[in-house]
Amino acid sequence: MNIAKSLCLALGIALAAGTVHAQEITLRSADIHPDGYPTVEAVKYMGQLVSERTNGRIKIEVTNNAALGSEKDTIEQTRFGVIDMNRVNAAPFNNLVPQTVVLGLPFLFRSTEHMHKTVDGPIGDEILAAFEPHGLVGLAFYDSGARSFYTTKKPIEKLEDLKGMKIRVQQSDLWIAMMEAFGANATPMPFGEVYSSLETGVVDGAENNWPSYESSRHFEVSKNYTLTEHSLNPEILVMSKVTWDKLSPDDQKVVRQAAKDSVGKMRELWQAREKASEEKVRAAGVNVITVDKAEFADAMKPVYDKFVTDPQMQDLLERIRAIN
Ligand code: BDP
Repeated sequence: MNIAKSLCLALGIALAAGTVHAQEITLRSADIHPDGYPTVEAVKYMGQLVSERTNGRIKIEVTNNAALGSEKDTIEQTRFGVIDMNRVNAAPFNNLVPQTVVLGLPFLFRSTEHMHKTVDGPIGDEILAAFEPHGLVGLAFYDSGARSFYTTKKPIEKLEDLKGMKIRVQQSDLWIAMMEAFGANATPMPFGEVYSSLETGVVDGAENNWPSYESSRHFEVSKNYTLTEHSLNPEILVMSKVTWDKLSPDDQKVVRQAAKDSVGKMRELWQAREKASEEKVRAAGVNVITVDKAEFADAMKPVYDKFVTDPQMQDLLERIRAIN
């Protein structure tokens, strides 16, 4: 071997070793919301933290606006490692990870503070841990405010008004049962199809928090917003177990910690956005209706009877109720 050749070889080996050592990792994270939405911004912030803490070695790239598919589809892709991370509402996880059901139960949380105390404590940790057998690693809970109904033609002023209405729900058996208990006809479909379904009359209404009602522009085609505030179901940030297993234990720690550290930021962003969205849709002339929530809550017994059956769910529910 001549000198030039062996030098090249040595350089090649050194470069290869160097790359292995400082291997850059870009984690691709999915979200259905647009730029500026608190969930998207919170994951970007987490990306900044991860990058700072690994000297730029690990980055997070948020692919938003449902560019990677509906939540149900991206959950599957995340389980198979095609997508590294995913920020999804708890509802589309319900059928896969039964422990998530408890978080969406209607009129369960007495306040945002009650929800925070639940997800920030041991119950939150248990629910996040329940993702692992399903190919996902639960990283953090994000706020999603309170969900309320909105309708295109007839405003909902009392429970009876929901009777026979076609209401879009997320793809979850819990949510289908909830709509039925309210007296409505549940129409499950991905978020991205809701605008046109409202516009063309495929559904009579849907339900969501102020920021989603506003950012999706559903308020343009569905101008009656009824403050039932029936669920404070949070958002959940997960990572693919396939991706997770490729990270070193130190990197796993960095990722987990950065996810936790993004929660406070998310809550700040959320509060501001909730206000701004409410102001925007009110200014656009939306008819905001207040109701006697007790009447709606009283109709929810069949939902609890159907979903809180096994001892684990009963225990979770009791412990959540006992949190002050
Ligand atoms: C929004 C959640 C989003 C859900 C959407 C929906 O942030 O994750 O997909 O509701 O209703 O509030 O589908």
